[in-house]
Amino acid sequence: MKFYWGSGSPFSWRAMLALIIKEVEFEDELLEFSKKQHKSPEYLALSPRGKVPALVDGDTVVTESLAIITYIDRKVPTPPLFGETAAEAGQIAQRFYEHENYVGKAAGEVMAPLFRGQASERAEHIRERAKTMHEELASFDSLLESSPWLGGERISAADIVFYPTVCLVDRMAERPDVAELDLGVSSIADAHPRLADFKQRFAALPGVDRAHPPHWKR
Ligand SMILES: N[C@@H](CCC(=O)N[C@@H](CS)C(=O)NCC(=O)O)C(=O)O
Repeated sequence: MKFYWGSGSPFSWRAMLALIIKEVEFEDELLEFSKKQHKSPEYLALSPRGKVPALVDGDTVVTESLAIITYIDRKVPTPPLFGETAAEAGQIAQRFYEHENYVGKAAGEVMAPLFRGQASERAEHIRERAKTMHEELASFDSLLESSPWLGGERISAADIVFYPTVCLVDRMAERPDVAELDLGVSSIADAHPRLADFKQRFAALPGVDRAHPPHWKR
């Protein structure tokens, strides 16, 4: 399999994590956004919207991170990422979509103006979205009181989508403008102790480091 990704893209990150957790052997190609490599004719032939990630497996091309995770789960059934019973599948899908529709959405709304250099002019908006983001994170933190992973007893797609988000929250919390303007973004360790433990346990899984944004390591 060949996996195309972009550094820091949470969608790429989660799809690559699925490959790693399933212990799939794959080749990866990191596309440089600054060089518009995701808009090259070769890549657009695979992913017509010019978005990462994309997965190529023989004649099969899959784009959209959730579709890639689903594809990998069908291709390599163990460990099952969407549960085994109907109850497990429902629980995991619920957490997954709660991430997409609430916590991930709020985190994206905090992140976008920060990364566009609009911290000061959009400070009120960021503070308001950061409050929602932390409320949502707190509700996920409380889930870890009763089970080790967000979808239950075993690691699942819910954890895979959540992990990049907690890393991105910490990345935002480290920014000098966030502290200077008091934008209300706290680190996971400061605000959500169970999620901090989750982050550590997830980071310690074999191979997970491969999906970390390379430009964060530089
Ligand atoms: N819904 C898509 C979203 C993918 C996406 O938005 N990727 C961003 C990077 S985080 C991208 O490639 N942006 C480049 C562009 O839109 O030009 C998925 O889940 O894979």
